[in-house]
Formats: sequence, structure tokens, C-alpha cells
Amino acid sequence: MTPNLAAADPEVWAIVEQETRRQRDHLELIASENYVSTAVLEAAGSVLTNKYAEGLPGKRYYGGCEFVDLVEDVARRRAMTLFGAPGVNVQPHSGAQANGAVYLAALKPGETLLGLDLSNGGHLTHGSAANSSGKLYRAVHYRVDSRGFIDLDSVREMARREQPRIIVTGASAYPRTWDFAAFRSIADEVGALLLADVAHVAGLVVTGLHPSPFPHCDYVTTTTHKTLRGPRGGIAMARAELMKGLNSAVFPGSQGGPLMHVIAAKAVAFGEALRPEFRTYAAAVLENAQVLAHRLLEHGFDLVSGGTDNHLMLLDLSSRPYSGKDAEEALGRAGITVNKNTVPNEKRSPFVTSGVRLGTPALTTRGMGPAEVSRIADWIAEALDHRDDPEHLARIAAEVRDLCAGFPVPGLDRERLPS
Ligand code: DSN
Repeated sequence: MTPNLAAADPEVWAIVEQETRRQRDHLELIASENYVSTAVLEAAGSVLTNKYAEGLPGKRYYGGCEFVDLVEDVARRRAMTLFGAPGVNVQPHSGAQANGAVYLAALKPGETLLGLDLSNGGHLTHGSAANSSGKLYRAVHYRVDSRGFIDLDSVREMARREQPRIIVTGASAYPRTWDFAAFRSIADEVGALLLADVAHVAGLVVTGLHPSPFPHCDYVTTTTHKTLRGPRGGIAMARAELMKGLNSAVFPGSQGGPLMHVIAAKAVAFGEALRPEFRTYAAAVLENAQVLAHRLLEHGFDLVSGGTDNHLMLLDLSSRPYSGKDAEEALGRAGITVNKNTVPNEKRSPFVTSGVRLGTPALTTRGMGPAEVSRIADWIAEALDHRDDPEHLARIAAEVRDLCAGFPVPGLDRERLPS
């Protein structure tokens, strides 16, 4: 019999075990991470990884695609139901690939793209100079206002001045609600296409807890692994008449063979998200975010925009004597995993930053609720107060491990989860 991973490759197995322990013993507050179900893990680790399937179901460049065709059709059907999307391509390997495909379909090199500035919460693929979206296209950016909210008047003014071919909504670190209808009216006024990158809020969108980008947007992209709680990957959706161009932009435009095991895992995750329990989960994510934000405000922290409407918030540490990097390191030693993040009007480099991004999707998947989240806010404040005291941080880490022991992780602790 073929040996399993532990026997075949003890070196890699040991690393996977270490990561498993880390995921179990740490509090995961990275807003873009989550824990997938055992079913999603199984699909992602299935034999579908062996199959090449360039093309689309029913129109492939390889033989033997009859079963992967079925699974891609399930994924497409479920995604269209979830998002109310007229069309979808479930093959993008990531959100970045999904956005790249939209640009390839919608823009000619040098045409103008208007997106949210990276340091104001936007994503690299929304026209950052370091990304192909900023190199191949003429990228211009809107920003948040002094309170941290998108200033629609200034978006309109910029759109009139810059005449973009496409306007991009969506962000990696924006704690407030997107008004897609208002962006549509701006796009219509200047004759622009409208893309919503809902990667962060996808789980809220599909449960009706954030406004839907449809029917306002021409294109909608998302990752599948954040609030949507699926495998790492992306999908790209569009109005029906734009799908042909979008499909060609994914393959052969920017990708080769799709990852059929990941597409199967996407299908499983979409099936989970269609169930009523997923709405209960998404509502709990929001409730936990409110509790975390309020408790951090009680501890005297500044939050960009003063709070949150969604699953994430941004601690603004500009007035503190330590950086986002310092905070990330200290919290890491206390068993609390976060990521440093730029804040609006950032003065430090992206490797240092003056902010920390916090999110509740993963904690909520473990079954943690307001009592635990409030305790976590207290630990965050305590750890940052004692950031230079390794013993104090180690004591918090031990308390964190105790809390985590009571909250099994789907996929990691399957035998300890209630059936
Ligand atoms: N890097 C992702 C995030 O953490 O939000 C966005 O793609």
C-alpha cells in the first residue's frame, strides 16, 4: 500500500503537524482567514488534483473530463444561486487572478481604472503601482474621507475628471458598507464599467447581511476562502453578455488548467453557504465584530471610521508609541494572530505600518461568542500594554491556549466536534 504522508515524508508531515497545532492553539484574528469544514478539506485533498481540464464543461481540450465536468457544473450552479449572478467562472486560482481576468476582458492596456487607494484599504490588484493592474493600465485612486468613510462626492468628481473605463469597488481593509447603487450611478454618468471585488464580505453578501453587488455591477469577483469559508481560490462573475469575454480572459487569457480539486471544494463550500446555518454563522460573525470593536473602544483604542459594519476593523495606532509591526509581533507572542496594516494617511512603510487589522470570521467558526470575544479584546489591550515583557506575553499565551482547548476547530478536531 502507498504510505501516507507521515510515513512517506516525515519532514513535510511534521511541518503540517506544527501548523495544525498553531491553528488550534492560537486565536486567529486575521480578517481574511477562516477554517474550512472537513468536507471542504476532503474535496480539496481529493484525486481530482490529478485531472487536467482546460476549457469549460462540455468543451474541454482533454479527454476523461466527464466527472470533473459534473463537479464544475455543480460549483457554477451553486455560485450563481448564492450570489444571484447571471454568469460565473469558477476557475480563477485566486481573487487576484479573477481581477486580472476582468481587466483583461474589459480594458485595453493603458486604459483607466479607478479603484480604492491601497493605503486606504484597497487591494494590490485595484491598481497598485507594484501590481500588473497598475503597470498595464492607467490606475487612479479614490480615498476615504477624514472619518474613514468612502467619500462618494470625491469618487464622482474623480470619475468625471479621469473618465475611467472601469471603476473598482471593494477592499481588503474597509470596515464599512459598500453602496453599490451609488457607484452604479457614478459609473453610468461617465460611461464606465463597474467591478465589485467582494472578497472580504462575500459571506455577508450571500446571506443578505451586506448589500448585493447585483444587479448594479457589470463584473463581480471574490475569493472563496474568507467570510465565504471555502478553499483558497477565486471566482469571477458578470452580466450574461460579458461572460464569453470573461471566460476567455480566464482561459486561455491568463490561466492554464483549472484546479479541479479546488473547484470541487468550492462546490462543497457553496453548498454549505446555501444552508440556513450559514446565515446564522454570518450573523454571529457580525455580532462578534461589534463586541470586539466596542470593547477595544472601551480600552481607549482608536478604530478607523470609529467602528465597523462588517467582519473586520482597523486599529489605528498612529497616536501610540509603537507600530503595527510591533503590535503584530507582541500579539503573536501572546497567541493572538493578526496582521499589521496601513491606515489612512499612513506615515510608516507597509512593512511597519501604524495599524492592525482584526476580524472575527475564524473565531466565530470555532463557536466563540461575545463572552470569548470580549475576553480577547481584554487580552489584546493587556498584551499591547506589556508588549516588551516576554514573560507577561507568555502568560497570556497560556491563557489563550486554555480558551482554545474548549473550542474545537472544524477540519482539525473532527472527532471532538458535536455531530
Ligand atoms: N491578502 C488578502 C487579505 O488579507 O485581505 C487580500 O487578498
